[in-house]
Amino acid sequence: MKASSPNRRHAVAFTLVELLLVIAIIILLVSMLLSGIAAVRENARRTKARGDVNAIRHAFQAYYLEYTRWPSNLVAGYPDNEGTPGIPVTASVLNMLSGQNLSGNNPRLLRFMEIPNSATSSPDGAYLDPWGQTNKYMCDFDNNGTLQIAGCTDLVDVAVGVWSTGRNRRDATPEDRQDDICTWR
Ligand SMILES: [Ca+2]
Ligand SMILES: [Ca+2]
Repeated sequence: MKASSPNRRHAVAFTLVELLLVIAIIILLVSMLLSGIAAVRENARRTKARGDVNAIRHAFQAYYLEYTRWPSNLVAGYPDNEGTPGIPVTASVLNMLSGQNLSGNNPRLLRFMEIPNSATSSPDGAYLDPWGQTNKYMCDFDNNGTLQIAGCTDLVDVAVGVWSTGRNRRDATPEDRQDDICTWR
């Protein structure tokens, strides 16, 4: 049997190195593509969340201009005072802002907002943010021009704040809140 020449062995080895290099480049490109797609999707979620919370905030502001008070007693168990972790934007809250006289809060049946097309409806009727959590809000119930919300250190001179707890789905601490989508920042 004729033995392979050194040049031929060198050529085969070189080809193998080239093949491994090509595979490594492909793996690198695929990983870059996947991370890019994930980033685009996350940006889309944040854009959607920001649109929803801003729409809800504008509705609350329009409500106040019309009734010169904030809606109360819409969510059981949440007193209308400040310093709580936030009131959930339940389906009842959105339906009231959309023209229903729930708990006597919209006697003129005014439509302050359309329920966002991007809002997702869960089986229990609550409208969720892109990460599957209920948005939250707080109004300046004592009308002193600022808000107090438990765990929130950066909310100051606004009359109403609406937020999504963001990708980490938490807002109990300032660290939790770093990825929140807030109407005041
Ligand atoms: Ca206040
Ligand atoms: Ca968060």
